[in-house]
Amino acid sequence: MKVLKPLAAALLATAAFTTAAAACEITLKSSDTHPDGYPTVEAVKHMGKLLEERTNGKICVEVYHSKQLGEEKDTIEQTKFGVIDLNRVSMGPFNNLVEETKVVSLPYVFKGVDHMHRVMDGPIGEDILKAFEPHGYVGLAYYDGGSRSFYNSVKPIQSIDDLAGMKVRVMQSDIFVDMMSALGANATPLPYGEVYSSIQTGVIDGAENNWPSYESSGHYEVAGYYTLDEHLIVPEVLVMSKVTWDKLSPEDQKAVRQAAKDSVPVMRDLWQAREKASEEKVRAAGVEVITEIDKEPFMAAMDSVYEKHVTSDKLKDLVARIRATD
Ligand code: GTR
Repeated sequence: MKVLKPLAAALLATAAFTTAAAACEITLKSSDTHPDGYPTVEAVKHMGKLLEERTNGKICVEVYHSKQLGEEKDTIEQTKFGVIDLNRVSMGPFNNLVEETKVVSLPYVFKGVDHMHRVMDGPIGEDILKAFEPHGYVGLAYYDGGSRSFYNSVKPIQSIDDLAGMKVRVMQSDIFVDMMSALGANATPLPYGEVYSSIQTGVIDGAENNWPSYESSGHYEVAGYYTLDEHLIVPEVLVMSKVTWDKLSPEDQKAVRQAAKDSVPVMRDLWQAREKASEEKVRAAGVEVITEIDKEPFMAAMDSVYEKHVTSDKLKDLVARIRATD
């Protein structure tokens, strides 16, 4: 038996590694607005790992984090055309495309994060996932987006009155614009990546998001008042382009679906840990957190948003089913 010299052995090892990487017959390009290490980014990486193992290296996933492929609205469009294969986004920017996603973007529609999980893990969640398909996307799984609350650079918001006339960035969906009007504020729909500089330059007074986004985006550095009114619990979704999906064999489609589902518990653990870590980090940085807030007036102000957006029987039924879920 021939014994290889160390250098030759090392070269062979490199070659074997390269061959293994190149052996991926299909490499799925996945987009995320968040930075490396963020729970959603890590969850999709985990899904890729599972997929690679289970298909013996045939299908791999490459995650392009930190909005390398663009802002969410643009990447959603590119995903439709198969330029991007997988996309992890909030359901918010899907509102104007897939009507059913509106119901989970309604303020205070969920009683809390646990309620959201029960709804999305059950038949209502399944129905909404299926609703993506006629629009060119295959809904694969839901991830966490926590509760979203207001932050700003001007003053602590203690009640709705403090929001009057404030310029607040929202995600690009009509529901959120109307939500802000109902609260007496001025909504400014903007891509996520423009929020930091817009607060810094005073174009807007603030925005709204969950702990991990507030922290990882650095928004807390320029908007140091955070009010835990928790007006939105918008789940996040992982979708695949229907163009890509249709190119996969039924067996591979099954593997993709399963790997996505199996990444959810991992995501939830990562999310819980990150929520705590982010909260600690922004509190340590001196952010003023307003926890004593009466949510009732905020909830009561939302009637007009429901009246305007929950008009079709389909949406009325979904809202009623969500409310009837314990
Ligand atoms: C984050 C969410 C992103 C994006 C962002 C935003 O919480 O994870 O997908 O929607 O909010 O406000 O645009």
